[in-house]
Amino acid sequence: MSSADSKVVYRTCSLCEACCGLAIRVESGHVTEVRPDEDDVFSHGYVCPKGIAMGEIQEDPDRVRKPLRRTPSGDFEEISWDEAMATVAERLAAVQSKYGHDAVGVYYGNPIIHNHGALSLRKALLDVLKTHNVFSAGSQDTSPRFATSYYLFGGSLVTPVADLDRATYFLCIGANPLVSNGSALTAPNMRARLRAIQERGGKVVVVDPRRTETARFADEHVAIRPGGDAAFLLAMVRVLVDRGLLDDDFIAASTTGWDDVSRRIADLDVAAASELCGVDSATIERLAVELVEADAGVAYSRVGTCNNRYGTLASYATDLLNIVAGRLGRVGGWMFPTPAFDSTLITRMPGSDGHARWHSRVRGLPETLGDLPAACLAEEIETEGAGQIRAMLTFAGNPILSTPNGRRLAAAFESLEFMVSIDLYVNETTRYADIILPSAWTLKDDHVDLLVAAFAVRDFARWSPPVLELEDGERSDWQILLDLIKRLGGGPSGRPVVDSILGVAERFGYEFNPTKLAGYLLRLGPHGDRFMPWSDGLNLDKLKAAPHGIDLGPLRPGLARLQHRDGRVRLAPEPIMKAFDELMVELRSSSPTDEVLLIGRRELRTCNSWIHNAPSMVSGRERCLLYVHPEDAERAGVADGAEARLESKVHSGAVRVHVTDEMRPGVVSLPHGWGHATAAPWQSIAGARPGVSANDWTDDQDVELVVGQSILNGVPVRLNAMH
Ligand SMILES: Nc1nc2c(c(=O)[nH]1)N[C@H]1C(S)=C(S)[C@@H](COP(=O)(O)OP(=O)(O)OC[C@H]3O[C@@H](n4cnc5c(=O)[nH]c(N)nc54)[C@H](O)[C@@H]3O)O[C@H]1N2
Ligand SMILES: Nc1nc2c(c(=O)[nH]1)N[C@H]1C(S)=C(S)[C@@H](COP(=O)(O)OP(=O)(O)OC[C@H]3O[C@@H](n4cnc5c(=O)[nH]c(N)nc54)[C@H](O)[C@@H]3O)O[C@H]1N2
Ligand code: SF4
Ligand SMILES: [Mo]
Repeated sequence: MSSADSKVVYRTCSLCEACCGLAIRVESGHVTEVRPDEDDVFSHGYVCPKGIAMGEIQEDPDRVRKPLRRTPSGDFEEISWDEAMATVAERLAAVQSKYGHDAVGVYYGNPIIHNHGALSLRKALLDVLKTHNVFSAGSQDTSPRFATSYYLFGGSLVTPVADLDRATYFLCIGANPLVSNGSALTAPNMRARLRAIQERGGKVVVVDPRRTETARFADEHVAIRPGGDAAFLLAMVRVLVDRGLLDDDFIAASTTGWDDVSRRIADLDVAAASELCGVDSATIERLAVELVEADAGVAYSRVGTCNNRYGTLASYATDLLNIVAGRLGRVGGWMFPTPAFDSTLITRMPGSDGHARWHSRVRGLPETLGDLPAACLAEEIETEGAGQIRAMLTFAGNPILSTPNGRRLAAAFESLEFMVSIDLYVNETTRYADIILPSAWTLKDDHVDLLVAAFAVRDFARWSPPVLELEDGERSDWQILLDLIKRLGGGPSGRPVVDSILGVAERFGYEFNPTKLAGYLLRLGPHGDRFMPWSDGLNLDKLKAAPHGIDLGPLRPGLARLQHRDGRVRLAPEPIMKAFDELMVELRSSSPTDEVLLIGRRELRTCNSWIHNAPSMVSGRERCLLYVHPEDAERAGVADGAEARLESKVHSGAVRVHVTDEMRPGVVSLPHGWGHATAAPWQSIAGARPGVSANDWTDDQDVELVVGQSILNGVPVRLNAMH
C-alpha cells in the first residue's frame, strides 16, 4: 500500500528488554500496522505478539489523553495542563513546606527503564524534591542484582550477561526466557539462540519449581524448591572446591576475598543444601562438573531467584560459581557488555551509585541505587511522625498490583493528602491520584536504549525516530517532568552550576532535550567518536543514518569494565557474607517447611500489569489461574477449573485452579499483574476479564536479607476448596 501520507517507521520495541526492531506503518496520523523489521541488525525480524500490539495500545480509546482531576465522587474530570501542573507543583510544595522534604514519596515503575527522556530527568526531579522516600520496581526485580554488581564489580550497572551466542552449556536458574524474552539478558529470539546452543552440541538446563516453557524446551529440568537457589549454587561451588576444579589462576590474579569465602564454603554441607533446595546431591554434583567441563559453560539467574529470602545471596552465588569456574569475562561465559550509550558514565558520578547509604524510617531497610524497598512504602505512609509520607508522585508504575500486600498499599494511598500520577491509564493505582498527567507515550517521542542495551548479548546501537507527531495538548513524559521540575524551582540537570548555565543558554534559545544528552553519552562512550566526527566512532547522526541499527560485534572478553580501582572482583563483601552466614545457620538448624509455597508466573501476552486493555492481549482462554500439582489439588479437594480459597498471612480470597503436573508438588503458581476489577470503570476490556492480583497474597513485612527485596516467590499459603 502506498499513499501520500502513508509511511513506515523503523523503531525499537520498548515493551520488554529484548529491544526488537519493529516496522510501523502510519497512515493519516494513526498506526495501522506493526510488523517485524526484517533488516534489523539485532533482532533480524523476530518479534513477539506484544510488539505487534503496540498499535492497539497507541490507539486505545480508554487511554487518558487530557489531564484529569479526581472529583469528590471518585470519578475524574478533564482540566487544562496549566491548571493541572500548577496544582501539582503547589500541592507538593505545600506538603513539603509543612512537613519537610521526606513527606513527598516517589514511585518509579518499570517502563522508565525504556524511557531515556524520563531517565535523564530522574536526578533533577529527586534533587529538587530532596526526598529520601524514593521507591521503584527494582525491589520487585533487580535490586539484588544491582547490589551484587555494586559490591563485586564496583558499579550497580556493571552486570555480566550470559554470552548466549557462544556458550555451549547454559544453566538457567529462576528465569523463563522463552516467555519473558529475557531479563538482564537482552537477546531477541531466545528460542533460536537456545536451539543454537543445542545445535552446537551444547546443553540447556533449567532450574525452576515449574516445568516452564523454557524447561520443556531444555535438555534437562531441575525442579528446585522455591528459595533454594543460594544453597543450590553455593553447594555447586563446594563441589568444585572438593574436586579441585577451581580456576585457581583466575581467582589469584583477578579477585580478592576468596579466603573469606572458601572458609564458609568449606563449612557448607552439600547434603544439607540438597535437603533445603530439594535437589538431590548427585544432581548438584553432576551439574557442577558439567558446567565446568563444558567448552563454554555459563550460569544465569533472574527474577525467580531474586524475589525471595536469599535473593542477593543467590545473585552473588551465580556470579561466584561463574567466577571460580573461570567463566567471568571469557568467551561463551559470563561477560560484560560494552554498551554504546554508557549508562555507567552517569552512575560513576559522585553520589549516584551505592547501597545502604540511607535507610527507611520505620523498618530501617536500606536503599539500593537510590531506591528504598517498596515493601516499606505502605508503612511509611501510615506511620505518624517526622518523615511520614503525606503525598505521592507515581511515574509509570502500578504498585498496587506489583508490590507486596497491594491491598494495604491501596488503603495507604487513600489516606494521602495529595497524589499525582504520570501514566497512560486510570488504573488500580492511579485511581487514587488527585491529578493524573497523561503521557503521550513512547511512539510520539524518539527513542534510544540508555539502559537495557547494557545487558545485551551483542553490542549494538540504534536511534528510533518518533512514529507519530505530538498533537496540540499532548506532552511527552520528559516534557511533563521538566515542567514540574522547573515549577518546583529546579533545573534540567539537577546540578545547580550546570542548571544555571543551561538557564542562561535557554535565554539564548538552547532548549534542554534528553536525546542531546544521550548523544553526549554516546560520543563519550566506548564506541563514541569523542567529538571527532571524522573518526570511526559513533554519534547520533551516524545512528540516524542507520535506521535498522548498527551492530557493534560480539561481547569483548576481559574485565575492562570493572570499576574497583585495583581492577579485581571483591568476592567477600560484608553484607553478602552476613546473608551467607544466615543461610549457614538455616542449613544447620531447620528442616524445610512442608507448607504450600506460592510463586509467580509470566504469560506471553502480558507486560506486568498494564496491557490487558489491548483486545489481542486478553483474547482466548483465561490465564489468571493458580497452577496446582495433582497431589496438592487432591489434598485440598479442588478440581481443575474450579474456584478454590487461597489463604496467606495477609489475605484470603478465591482463585480459579488449573491442575497440572508441571508444578513441583507443594508449589502453586499465580501470575502477577491481574486484578483489574477496581479499574473496570476506566478500562473496559481489562475490567471485563479482571482476574485476581497475586500481590494481594504476598506479605510486605517479610523481606529479603540484604536489600529488603520483596519476597514474591515462596510465599507460604493454604489451599482449600470453596464452601
Ligand atoms: N510476557 C512477559 N514478558 C515479560 C514480562 C511480563 O510481564 N510478561 N515482564 C518483564 C519483566 S519486568 C521482567 S523483570 C522479566 C523477567 O523475566 P524472568 O526473569 O525470565 O522472569 P519470569 O518469567 O517471571 O521467570 C521466573 C521463573 O522463576 C521461577 N521461580 C519462582 N521462584 C523460584 C525460585 O525460588 N527459584 C527458582 N530457581 N525459580 C523460581 C518461576 O517459576 C518462573 O518460571 O520479564 C519481562 N518480560
Ligand atoms: N508477585 C509478583 N509481583 C511482581 C513480579 C513478580 O514476578 N511477581 N515482578 C515484578 C517486576 S519484575 C516488575 S518490573 C514490577 C513492575 O511493576 P510496576 O512498574 O509498578 O508496574 P507495571 O505493571 O510495569 O506498570 C507500568 C505502569 O506504567 C504505565 N506506563 C506504561 N508506559 C508508560 C510510559 O511510557 N509513560 C508513563 N508515564 N507511563 C507508562 C502503565 O499504564 C502502568 O500503569 O512488578 C513486579 N511485581
Ligand atoms: S520480545 Fe519484547 S521487545 Fe520484542 S517484540 Fe516482544 S515485547 Fe517487544
Ligand atoms: Mo521487571
